[in-house]
Amino acid sequence: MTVTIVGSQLGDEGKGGVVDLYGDAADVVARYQGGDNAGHTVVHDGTKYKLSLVPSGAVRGKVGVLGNGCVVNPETLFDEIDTLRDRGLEPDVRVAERAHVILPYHRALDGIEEDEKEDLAAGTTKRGIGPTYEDKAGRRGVRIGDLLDPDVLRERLEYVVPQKKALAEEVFDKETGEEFDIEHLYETYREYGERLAAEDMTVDCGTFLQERIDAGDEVMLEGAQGTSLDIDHGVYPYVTSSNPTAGGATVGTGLGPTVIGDGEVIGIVKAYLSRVGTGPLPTELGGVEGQTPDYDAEAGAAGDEEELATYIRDEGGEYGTVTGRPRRVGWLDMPMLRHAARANGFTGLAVNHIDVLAGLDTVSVGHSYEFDGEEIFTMPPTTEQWGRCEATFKSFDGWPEVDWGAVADEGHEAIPENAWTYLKYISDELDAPIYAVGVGPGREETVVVE
Ligand code: 2SA
Ligand code: MG
Repeated sequence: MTVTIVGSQLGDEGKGGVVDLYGDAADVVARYQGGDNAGHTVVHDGTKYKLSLVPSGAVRGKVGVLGNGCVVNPETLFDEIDTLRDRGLEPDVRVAERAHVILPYHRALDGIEEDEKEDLAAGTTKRGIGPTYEDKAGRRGVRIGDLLDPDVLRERLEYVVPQKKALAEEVFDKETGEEFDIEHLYETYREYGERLAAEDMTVDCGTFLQERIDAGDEVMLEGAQGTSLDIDHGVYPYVTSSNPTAGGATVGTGLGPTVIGDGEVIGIVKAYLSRVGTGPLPTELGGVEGQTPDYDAEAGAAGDEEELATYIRDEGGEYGTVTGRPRRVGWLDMPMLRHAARANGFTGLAVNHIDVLAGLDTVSVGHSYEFDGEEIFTMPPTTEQWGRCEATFKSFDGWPEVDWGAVADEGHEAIPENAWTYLKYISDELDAPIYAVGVGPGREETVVVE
């Protein structure tokens, strides 16, 4: 059986707590898309581990797999594995031979393009994610399996590196260094290949996972980012370059859709909205300079909405893990969630961070949009259309600040009644049961709903 965990909004929905909860029963935890743009913090036996690539299950003695749909930076991979080893763990990490490799020129080009694009920039994590997927689709990528075969590696690099160098120098007028040097790249990446082989880390992902399933193992498929960051179903072009949606779990691992569909697909919902990066956001409260389009900082700072946004941002710790930049925040966007529920076929939901909203008099949600004079209930297909949508809000009575630690101990029946009204609304609108509710950041603070 499989359990697929998918972000239903814009990433940072608190997938980690739910991954932990369901990961307990899993024997294998696999990622199916993205790369080291997926920061997660895992707390295990009182120790905090910060990971951005290795599946969190690897901290807990599970087999962690990076599927063929992932883009893998070997430097990050080995850094994370070595850090875990230094702390006394023995992570078992496997990497799909079909996964694509992030090379130093990808990171360099990610930075260059973001600087050039200005208003069109997605506000990427600058990890080289987009440029690596570009090369994958352009059939000029280097795959993990190629690192194990020096002749193939050299051949690939000799084909692609001059193109990348010309792009940086001639198109973007930038100086290039060793990140565009074939010999340097060949030596460094051949060594990574030797280490992958020496530690027997590479797998034919689909075969590996199917054999485990056939042997009766539980496999968890861990999505990174979220549905509205999906390159097909998200708010293009302000998206990541992979498919976080559940369909990505099949393409990105080599397991068939019927195998994934036979299991659970759990949508992770944050009880409000947060976003890093640019693009429209109809339910946004206040705004953040440099991220909110046409943001007027002076007018904004004086407003009530701004105060509420600051409150939620601080309560929820909505600051980027890497850069510390404030995240944009807003009310829950139901059209976005209806779109996610359909695109992913959620069998159940986990709603996180209801503790963050505690103590507010009123909690609002964007129930529908007004779009060109009409009421609509799901996201329109283009981001320009989405930018024209005005949210129509629905209000709920707030719930009190309670001892959330005690709620976590006592279980879902201790969740305040008004919070249940809110949760039930979400469940009814999305036609999916609530499986779990997050009442705090830790794994013990995710309450299972029987
Ligand atoms: P990129 O670097 O090419 O993927 O950036 C493209 C856009 O995608 C956004 N992006 C993210 N937004 C929120 N969270 C992200 N990762 C989470 C984290 C992990 C998660 O905590 O780091 O939730 O799984 C993430 N990754 C990419 C980015 O801001 C650009 O808008
Ligand atoms: Mg995060």
